[in-house]
Amino acid sequence: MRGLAIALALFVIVAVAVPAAGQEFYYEYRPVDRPFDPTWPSDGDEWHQLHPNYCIYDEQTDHDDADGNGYIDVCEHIWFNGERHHVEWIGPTYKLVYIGEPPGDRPVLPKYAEDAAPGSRQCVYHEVYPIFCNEFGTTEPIEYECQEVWIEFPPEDVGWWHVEEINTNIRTVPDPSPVDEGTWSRIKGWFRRMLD
Ligand SMILES: [Ca+2]
Repeated sequence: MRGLAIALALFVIVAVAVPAAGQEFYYEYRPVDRPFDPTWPSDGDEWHQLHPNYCIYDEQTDHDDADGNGYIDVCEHIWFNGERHHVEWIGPTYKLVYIGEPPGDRPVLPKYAEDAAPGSRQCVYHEVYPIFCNEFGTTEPIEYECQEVWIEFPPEDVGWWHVEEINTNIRTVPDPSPVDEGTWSRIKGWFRRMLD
């Protein structure tokens, strides 16, 4: 019963917290079998949305690899179901599952996390799901799948966790009002004609 009560409490927190989280969206790349790979997927592939609508699948309908290097970079754009999004962040997402004892004493829910500040705070992570924006710390960096890590804070998460998956994750903000090059070209042409 206690496990059920905690699970219900978490879902209530998610339900309250998500609408207040603003305009940011998180996506995890599918299929899950693809290891962390920051190169651009093909248009037509699907992304798994982690936030704000957990477990919704969105189709990548277009993308712009602005620097032409084949990798997803900050400030490039991706179109989900025809809507343009600005890429704010890209990095790994870790799916963790609690493996502590006693079993059933707490909800065994996937815990998606991303580096809060890669490089400078290697053992502090930003939880994406189920408690958005929660920070937790591990005793050693998360580095590979099937790794077992000890979470030392917050108190409710203390224990051993199993790294189930490491996937590509991007944070995007909808950016639906692009000024396309054709528009800029028309504006520049208008000024050139004014100056001639
Ligand atoms: Ca690029």
